[in-house]
Amino acid sequence: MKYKLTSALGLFLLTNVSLAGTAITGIISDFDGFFRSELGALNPGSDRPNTAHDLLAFAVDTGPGGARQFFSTSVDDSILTANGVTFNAGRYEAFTPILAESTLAGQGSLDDGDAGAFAGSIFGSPTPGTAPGLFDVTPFLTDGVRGLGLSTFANNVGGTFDFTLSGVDASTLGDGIPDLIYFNQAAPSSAEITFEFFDAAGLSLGTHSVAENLGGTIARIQNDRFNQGTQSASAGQTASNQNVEGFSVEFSDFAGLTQADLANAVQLSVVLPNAADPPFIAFNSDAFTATAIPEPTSTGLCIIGGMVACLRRRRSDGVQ
Ligand SMILES: [Ca+2]
Ligand SMILES: [Ca+2]
Ligand SMILES: [Ca+2]
Repeated sequence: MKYKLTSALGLFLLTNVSLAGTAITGIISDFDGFFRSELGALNPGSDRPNTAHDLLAFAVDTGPGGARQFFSTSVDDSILTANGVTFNAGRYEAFTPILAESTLAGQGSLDDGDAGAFAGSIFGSPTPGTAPGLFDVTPFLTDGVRGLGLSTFANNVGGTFDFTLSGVDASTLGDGIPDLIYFNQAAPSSAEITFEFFDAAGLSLGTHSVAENLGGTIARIQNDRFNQGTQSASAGQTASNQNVEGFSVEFSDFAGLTQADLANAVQLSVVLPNAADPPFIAFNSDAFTATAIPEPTSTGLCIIGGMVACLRRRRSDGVQ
C-alpha cells in the first residue's frame, strides 16, 4: 500500500510501517591502531576510546545459525586483515546533512587535548542555527574518513533530513548486506529513528522505524558533552563514561518494499527523534549515493482550504 503526500490523513494510517531492526553487535575502529569491542567481549572500562577514530567494521548476528559476522566499511580493510579479522567487504559512508541543529554536541574526552577537563569544541566557534539557542552541529556528524568518525557526535539532534538518491542498485535489497547503520553514544532512549523512501511522484515506497535502544552495549567510550553555543560543559558530562549501541537496517526490513520499488526510489528521508545522539548516520554506498536536499524551516501538517494538504513540507517538486 502506498500513499501520496497529498493524500488525506486516513490513507497515511494504511501505509507500510515496520518496526523490526537488527542489533549491531560489535565494532572495530582504528583507535590506537586497532580497536575491537563486541557484545559479550566488551573493551575494558579502563581502556575507552577517547580520541578521533573511524569505523572500520561492524558486526551483526545474521550469519548461518545466527553467527556473528563483520562487514567492513572500506575505510581501511588492510587493518582488519592485518589483525586477523574475518569480514565481508563492504563500503559505507555517512549521510551529509546541510544543517543539523542542537544545543549540544560531544567529542572524545581527549579530542581537546585534556582527558580530564573540557577545553572547548574541536570545531571552534559555533555557527548559530535557525532558532535561538540552536547551533550547527553538522561537523560532528560528518568528520572522519567518509564521515565515519566515531569520537564526535551530535547530542539530542532531532530533525528530518532529506536526501536525493542516485545510482540505486535495487539488487541490494534482500542480499543480507546491511544498508543503513545507526549508533548512539550518550543515553539511549526508546524513541525511534525513521527511514522513508519516496519515488519521483512523491509516493512513499516504504517506511521503517527502529528504536535507538534496540541493541545492547557494544563498546565503552569516554567523551565530553557540551553546549555548542556557550562552549561550556557540566562536570557530570566531562570525561563521561558512556556506552555505544547500534542497529542496522536491510532494505528488505521495509515491509512491502520490493526491488522494483527500490529501483524507483529517488529520495530518502531520515527522521531523528529529539533524543538522538549519533556519531553519524551511515549507509551502504554500494547501494546508492545520497545528496542532501535543503529542508524547509518548519515541518508539520499543512492545512489548506480545510483539508490536510500534506503531512510534511517537502521539497518544491509539485507534490506538496
Ligand atoms: Ca576533554
Ligand atoms: Ca542490502
Ligand atoms: Ca562523528
